[in-house]
Amino acid sequence: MKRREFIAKAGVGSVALASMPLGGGEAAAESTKPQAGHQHEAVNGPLATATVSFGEWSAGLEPALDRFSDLGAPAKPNGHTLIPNETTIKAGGTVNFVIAGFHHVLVYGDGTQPADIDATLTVAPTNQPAPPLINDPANRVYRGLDPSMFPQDRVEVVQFPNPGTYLVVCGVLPHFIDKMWGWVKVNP
Ligand SMILES: [Cu+2]
Repeated sequence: MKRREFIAKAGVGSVALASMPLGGGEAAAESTKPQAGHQHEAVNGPLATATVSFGEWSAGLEPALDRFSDLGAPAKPNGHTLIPNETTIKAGGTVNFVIAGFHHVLVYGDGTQPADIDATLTVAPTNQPAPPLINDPANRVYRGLDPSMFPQDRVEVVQFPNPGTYLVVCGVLPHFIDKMWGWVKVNP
């Protein structure tokens, strides 16, 4: 079968064609991985997406917290929790991690427990001084932005294509030691 006929029968378009391996073991192995950022299926319903607060600023302090000119300022009192601590979506859906303060989103694969994380593996934040960031790649399915490089208060949207119970931790070492973690349950 000619290459053009094969492509027509397989129903693949120019995008898939462009990603076809040109030969060589490494290229062929790459082609079996899911295509990053290429989901086009509609995902709807109440479990399509969820919001998780990743750290928080308190409205109950005395004197009241005032962050008016906080960009680049020393850290203010900040909560180190994920709210809700457990959230549920369905496969293909997203979790919108709304990050408040100096935090680092790390997501680990189905069944990972906090005790499985090797917190002795760390990387220094790009901009010093700042606490070390956990860098244990085993079973890690997502690593967020280096929080020393970007505005602390930000959003990271993470998509979960596969069912399972995922562990989400803060990679800022003292926060992880302080048990800053939660769970994302992904239904089929
Ligand atoms: Cu944190």
